Amino acid sequence: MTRVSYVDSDILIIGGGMAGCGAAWEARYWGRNLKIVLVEKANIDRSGAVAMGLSAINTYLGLRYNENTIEDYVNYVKTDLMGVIREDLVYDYARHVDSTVYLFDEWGLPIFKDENGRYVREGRWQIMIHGESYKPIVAEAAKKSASEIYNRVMVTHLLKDSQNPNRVAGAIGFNVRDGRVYVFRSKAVIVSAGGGSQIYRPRSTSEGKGRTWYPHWSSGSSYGLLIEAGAVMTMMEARFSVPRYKDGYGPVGAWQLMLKAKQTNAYGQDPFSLHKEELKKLYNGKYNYVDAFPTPTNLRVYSSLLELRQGNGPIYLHTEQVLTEKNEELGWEDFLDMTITQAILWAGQNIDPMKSPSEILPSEPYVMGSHATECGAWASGPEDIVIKEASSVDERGTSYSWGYNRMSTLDGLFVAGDACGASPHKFSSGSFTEGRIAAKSAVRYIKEHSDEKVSPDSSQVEQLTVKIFEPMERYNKNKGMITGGKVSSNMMWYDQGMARLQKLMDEYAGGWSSWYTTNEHMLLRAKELLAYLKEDFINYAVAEDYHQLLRTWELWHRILTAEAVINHMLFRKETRWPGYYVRSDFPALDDDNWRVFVNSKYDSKTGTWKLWSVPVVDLR
Ligand code: SFD
Ligand code: AMP
Repeated sequence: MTRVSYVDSDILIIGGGMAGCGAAWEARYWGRNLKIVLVEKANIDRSGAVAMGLSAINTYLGLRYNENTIEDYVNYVKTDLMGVIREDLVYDYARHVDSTVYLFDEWGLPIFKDENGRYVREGRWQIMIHGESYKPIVAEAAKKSASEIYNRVMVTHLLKDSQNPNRVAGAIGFNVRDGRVYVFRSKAVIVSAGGGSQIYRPRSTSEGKGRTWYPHWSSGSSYGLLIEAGAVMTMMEARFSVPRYKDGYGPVGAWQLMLKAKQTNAYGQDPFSLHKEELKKLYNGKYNYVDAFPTPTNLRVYSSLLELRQGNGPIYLHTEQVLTEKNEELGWEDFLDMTITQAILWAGQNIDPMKSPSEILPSEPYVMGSHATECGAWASGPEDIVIKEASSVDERGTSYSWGYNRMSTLDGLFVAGDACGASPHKFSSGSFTEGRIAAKSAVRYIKEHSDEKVSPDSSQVEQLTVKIFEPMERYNKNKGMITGGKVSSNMMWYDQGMARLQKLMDEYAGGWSSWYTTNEHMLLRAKELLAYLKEDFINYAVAEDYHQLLRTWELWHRILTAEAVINHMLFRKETRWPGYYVRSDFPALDDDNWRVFVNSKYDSKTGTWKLWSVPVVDLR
């Protein structure tokens, strides 16, 4: 017998990572008397991408000291994404991000400061922190702000209003420890459930299997939830790969920007200089992307890939040229703050970074919206920067604004952090800031809709309450038919599904084993294999316990995310970010026809997708 709890709120926040904590804090500021509920599948003290800590805040402009202008920042982000960003969204978080950093400072986050009390820069936009406890510090603010926090509850689906199918009225999920179902009924919902790793096969194998840069608990839930509810998505093709220290996935930013470590091929040559002229022929576009400074992330990745493919690897980062006894600690702290495994790996492999260089390698692709890329929901822009206003609900998918900042194309549903598309380079501080922006807007939304009656469709709630537990029911019914171990012709465990998903995405949709290269034929094959996997999930997914049930629904969110990625990659007929993926049938960047957003909408009743493009509008 399923136990069900009903929770009512004014604002429901799904995912208590950086954006979710920012949303809780800001919602309380503007909505003193509101009931704010936060639901998190782990525990917000140590959940999300920042769980292990971070060693830098990657977005801080320093406007107070005239260190930068917002315009310069927007231009930097635009070039890094090869000309395709929503300038209204980026401008909006950029103008507020410094205030978030000052809050973190006030709450006790240890930020490196120089003798004048100014933040120590890692790079032009980044500052250094002693960030092992970054997440608990930020979570404390959310805990003080939210009316109730439901830790260990995984949200599986969004709920629609009983009267208006374009209106979100809550969410449903289950407690991963005791199986209780939670039906959250809310006037406004903010999705901030992070990005997606493990959709592509990771490079790690054997006992290291599953080790990735973006954490394996980033399950693509933001995308899965939004896609299934019918929200318009954008830029899902821009799934990206980052240069990372080989096998440990240690980030390179502090090493390259602050310590100025150089990257070379095995023969001491700089990969980008070697390939610059060749890249210009295909990827310079109308805006000289190849000449830009700093070089766009994907072009840096691509030049090292070209060197690897030509047999000139490994690619080294020369730590030994920059680490001295004076700054040795800084190097180790970079990893002990945020990627402890990298430090352990160095120790295990007898690597002394003061004496020898270390290998770096482009990672498997990740689907996310807060780092050097921009997958996510298509959202309404800030109220004071209106580029093209929608005059009807149907026009939202081709417009930039419909009244409420960061509201998705569905009424009452807001997005932030990795969930918000076309708004890249937020990182931790920008994601928290975007959560704040979304929450302020959600408060205004419910105040302006105070006479609206919303309640989730009861038949949807009933159906989902059964559906959530189907994998466990199926296991109990069929467990007598297991041949051995997990071998059964009518059961699919989450890890079997994950293996199939990762293999097909890797081999056909531009993963590392195919040198991030794909074409229409390969993508169509990926689509076909994914359709079989989806069918098998629906008919055969099994879970023996609540933990497996969590992993099973994470797989579902990953499958929907992958479906969006494949469809978007098929739609964009050019190669815009060659280090992220190359469409070998359209190998060049094409600014004349493809400097556009690719948007999509999924119909969960028919299982079909609609895709279209929206022109990029520059603010200046
Ligand atoms: O150097 C559900 N990031 C860095 N940002 C920085 O500012 N500085 C750095 O130094 C950074 N580096 C870095 C970073 C990330 C990682 C993993 C490493 C190094 C090793 C990026 C930021 O961390 C990232 O941009 C933000 O955290 C994104 O914020 P947000 O809120 O969009 O995602 P989240 O923090 O992961 O939180 C998501 C939450 O949702 C929960 N969740 N809850 C309920 N139901 C579901 N179905 C759910 N699905 C997910 C999650 O548990 C989580 O709490 S560097 O490499 O760039
Ligand atoms: P990373 O540690 O690689 O995630 O990078 C942290 C920050 O530094 C991000 O803002 C990156 O875009 C930026 N970054 C990393 N490497 C470089 C580089 N070689 N040139 C310019 N920016 C970089």
